[in-house]
Amino acid sequence: MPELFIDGAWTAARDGGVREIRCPADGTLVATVDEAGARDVEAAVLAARNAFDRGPWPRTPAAERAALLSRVAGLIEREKDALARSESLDTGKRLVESEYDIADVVRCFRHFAALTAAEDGGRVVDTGDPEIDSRVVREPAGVCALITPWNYPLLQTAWKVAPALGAGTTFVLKPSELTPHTAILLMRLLAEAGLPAGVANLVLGAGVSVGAPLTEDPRVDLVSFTGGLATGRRVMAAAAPTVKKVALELGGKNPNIVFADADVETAVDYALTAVFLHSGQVCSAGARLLVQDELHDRFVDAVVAGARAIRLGGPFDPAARTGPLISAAHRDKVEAYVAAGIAEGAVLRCGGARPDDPALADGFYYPPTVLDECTPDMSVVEEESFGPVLTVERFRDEDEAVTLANDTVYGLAGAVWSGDVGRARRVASRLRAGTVWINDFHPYVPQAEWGGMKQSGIGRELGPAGLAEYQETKHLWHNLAPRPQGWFA
Ligand code: TXE
Repeated sequence: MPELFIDGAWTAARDGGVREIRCPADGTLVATVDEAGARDVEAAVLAARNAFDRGPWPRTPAAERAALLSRVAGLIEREKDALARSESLDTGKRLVESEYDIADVVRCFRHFAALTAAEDGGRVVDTGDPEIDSRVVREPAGVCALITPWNYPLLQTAWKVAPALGAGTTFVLKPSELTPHTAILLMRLLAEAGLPAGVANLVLGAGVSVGAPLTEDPRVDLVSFTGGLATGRRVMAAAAPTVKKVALELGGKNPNIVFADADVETAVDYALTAVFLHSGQVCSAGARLLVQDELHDRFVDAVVAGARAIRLGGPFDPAARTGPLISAAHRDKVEAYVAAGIAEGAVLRCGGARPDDPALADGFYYPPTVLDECTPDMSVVEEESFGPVLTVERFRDEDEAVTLANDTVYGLAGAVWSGDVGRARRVASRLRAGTVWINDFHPYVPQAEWGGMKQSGIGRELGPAGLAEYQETKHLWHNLAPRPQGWFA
């Protein structure tokens, strides 16, 4: 069965393009999928445009759109095992992590179903004139290009697809070329749930040949992109000539601040998951550990011991605690950051070299790595390595902790650990980040907005704002008793 989904039909790439998808854990061939070309992108945009301008979906009552989202949530739940397995084969992540992700996908669809069901007819504006009916209504934002990454393939897709459908937009989805399978399965479920043809379109392929044309196309009204900062800048520039709405989620370099009065055992435990979960391939990873001077030695020793004990392995290895990196190129990049950090004066405390276990030789593994005595000007501290690399910096007091934490172009997330409630709240309020955890790391709920300040992005996903991203407001002014004004009489 072909894998491009355009105007309600599964089609092969018109120019015959294909791509092999290999599991990063051992290089085995997962499948060969169709690779879209310019003509496929053109057809997909046209289908989405027609469905928006002439199709029923944007004019379907919100209650019916909400019901469809609920049906999709149910279908995803039905297919959760196949989806989790597919996600693990594409990404190499542990099956249990994929299972969590798919459960989150279901919650995301339910959240947007509930929000959509609660949509009202807009806000009545009191003009003071009983003969004027003035109201502000929300309408779907048009044709959307949804471009998603490879670290949480279906979850990041759900954060865009669910609100896009709830709002009544139509879209072309382009998942990462490395991890297309759960997007393919999702399209099948959308069709099964009864979504009209042309509303959801799927094109597979590389960023430059398939993603870029979507960001430039004048028939596309909105681009929602999750990925790297450099690509995000390109997306924004490509969207500028046609002044598209852009929503960007571009990762982070997130501080995890630990004061000496924190519950140390718990903070060590969380510092490990903060950065090493999914081998650091998480936009909100706590990759910069900031520790108060007097706690530094004890804390870092404990983190290093914990990091050394993390076992690497493939998705279906029950003893593994984290998996491989997504690609050889990505591992090269992570290695280069570690080498640069050491050259700039960081002290390597653990990791820092590819594992020599022959069982891991065919995968893109890299061990949990801790770099101590780091300074803010090091490239490994400033830039997102997106790998299992923790940098450690020391601070003396609250002011220095806040200064170091905010000394980044990013502003996605951060955490504060302290037994002093006042101090924790003070520091949290001074962090320039879209999400701040106190005595915790990583949790999120679909009811709360997610997104970044500064160069971590534009706009918010999830929460009520996540639906509003896909809506335009319109002021409707209705004169109930029109008569000549006589202005020029
Ligand atoms: O991401 P890209 P890459 C960060 C992380 C990582 C770096 C590079 O630091 O090391 O980005 O990863 C599509 N026009 N994040 O190269 O290129 C691409 O095909 C339109 C953080 O894999 O940003 C894919 O679908 N689209 C991040 C998507 O953009 C383009 C998650 C993301 O790929 C395009 C992933 C173009 N010109 C990486 N070029 C997060 N925020 O969580 C590429 N794409």
